[in-house]
Amino acid sequence: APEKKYALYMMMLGFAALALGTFFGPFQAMNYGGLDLYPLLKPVFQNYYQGLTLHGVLNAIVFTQLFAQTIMVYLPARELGLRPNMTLAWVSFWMALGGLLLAAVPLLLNEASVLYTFYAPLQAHWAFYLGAAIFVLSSYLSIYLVLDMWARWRKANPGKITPLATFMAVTFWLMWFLASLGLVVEALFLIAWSFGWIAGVDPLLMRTLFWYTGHPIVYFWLLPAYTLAYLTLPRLAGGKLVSDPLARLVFLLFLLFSVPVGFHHQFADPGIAPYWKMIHTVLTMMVAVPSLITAFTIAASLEVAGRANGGKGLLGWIGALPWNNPTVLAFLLGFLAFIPGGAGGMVNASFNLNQNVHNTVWIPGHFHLQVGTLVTMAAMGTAFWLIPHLTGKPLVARGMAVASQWLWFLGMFIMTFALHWMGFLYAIPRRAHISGSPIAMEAYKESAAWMALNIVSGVILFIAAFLFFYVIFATALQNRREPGQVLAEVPFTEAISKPQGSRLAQLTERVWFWFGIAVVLVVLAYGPVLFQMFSNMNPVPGQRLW
Ligand code: HAS
Repeated sequence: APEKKYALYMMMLGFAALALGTFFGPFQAMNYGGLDLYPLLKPVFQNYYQGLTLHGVLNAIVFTQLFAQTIMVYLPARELGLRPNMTLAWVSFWMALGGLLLAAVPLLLNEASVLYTFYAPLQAHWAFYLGAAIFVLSSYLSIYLVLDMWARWRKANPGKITPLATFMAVTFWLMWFLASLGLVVEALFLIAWSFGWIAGVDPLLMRTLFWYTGHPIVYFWLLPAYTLAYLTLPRLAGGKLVSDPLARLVFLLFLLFSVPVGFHHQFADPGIAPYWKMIHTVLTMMVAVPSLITAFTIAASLEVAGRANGGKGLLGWIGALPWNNPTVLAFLLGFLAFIPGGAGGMVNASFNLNQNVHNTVWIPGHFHLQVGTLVTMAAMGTAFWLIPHLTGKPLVARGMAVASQWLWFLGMFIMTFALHWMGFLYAIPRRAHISGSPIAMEAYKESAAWMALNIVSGVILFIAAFLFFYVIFATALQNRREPGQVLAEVPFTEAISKPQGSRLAQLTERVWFWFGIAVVLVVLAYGPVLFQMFSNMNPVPGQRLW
């Protein structure tokens, strides 16, 4: 089927980006272990900041979006039994690839080493901004693909409640539309600036527009993982989803609260009054609620599975889960990491506590548990059945697949543990080439034990990545086809508590109404501040620091 080919190409492009981006990971880990390996990369890659930019852009922006464009289009298409508009689906693929290649040229030439946050006044080559804009705009076609399938289904099924995968995809893409507007406006400024059409941009306004998108983008990364956790994990573990309507509530809360929270990245920025920051703190606590509901629903669904598999007693069901299934394993370990990751997020969001951790390596510690562990492991785990399903080719080296997940989890856990303490106890700054600086190494020498853990984690993660990429590329590129051995259908889970007759499911079904409320919330939380910033712009010219 053509949508299978589309999904395979999108996903493999994403994994190819992840492979290159991940390659730099151990170099960053070694840096925080006090070991400078960057000179080894010369003359191909010039310095730490080029490596860090490639790492952040390819892993956090490119891989995540391509995975979303795979899962959040393919799953609803399968669930509804409808074919997405294939012409537009392929246009979105080619836009993503074209944008990526255009942005790659300056990235590889060290002409865009501005990190994945591209804060002004750091200025990159115009091709970076233009390529990134084309890449991100390709996701707008994915929005259309899903809304179009949903509309067709609704026309044929008037009055029925939208099936769960489609409901998740619709709320997800609407959230992303609202969330991405900050980046779109910022891109217009940055493109004009890099072409020299305007002399300068206002750094505070650029940061604010960036973080307007920059926080919800983390839910753009997270929700495909949650979607797979709700829809496929309970079934793969041998059980059922405890509640379909609760899952809808979770996605609705993300639609409402993902966006009006961005100031929690700007607590240290002057030029935003503290009461606005406090409002965003409160709203951030609201956006943690759907994750807490998820913790409950997924754990309860796993318990159902464990007991169905024969697990007894208070905790016996945990051991009865199929830990030897690489997909289930990936989700279980990813969710375990997400517990401390989420708790750290609440620390970050707590206005005053943030002072202690902001701009230290605590922050990469936090987000490697979130996006580096749960989101990436959900994608890796899913690839183990999805590539066979899309190609008809069975998974090769299952043992290596299992090992890759244990090692990935272990490596990330050791690394993030060390980074949290190094940030919290010694305020070691993030994004700092400390291994290249004798003064920094002298200043941070009390941290030697934690630094050693970074080195260990770098080695473990390197092996984990090697095993994982071997498994998936060997699976996809082999000649053997055995359709009988692969999942013929997406393993959609059955729900115990169903949406039919549920008051909650009827309420969440009014998606456009809730979207309107989300817009109002954003206007209230951002409108006055943005109005003020746009009316008092303070443009500065571009600078290059590399
Ligand atoms: Fe964050 C910074 C606050 C979630 C990613 N975050 C970042 C950055 C990234 C990032 C990339 O308020 C750095 C950006 C930069 O470069 O500067 N974050 C939060 C909060 C949450 C949160 C409150 N973040 C995420 C997710 C991410 C992510 C998700 C990626 C996917 N974050 C912040 C703040 C900052 C920040 C500040 C700025 C800090 C600064 O000063 O710069 C919440 O959404 C977290 C809620 C999560 C929970 C956990 C629920 C637990 C679950 C697991 C259940 C377990 C089960 C297992 C089921 C409350 C769901 C059962 C297993 C068995 C074996 C039985």
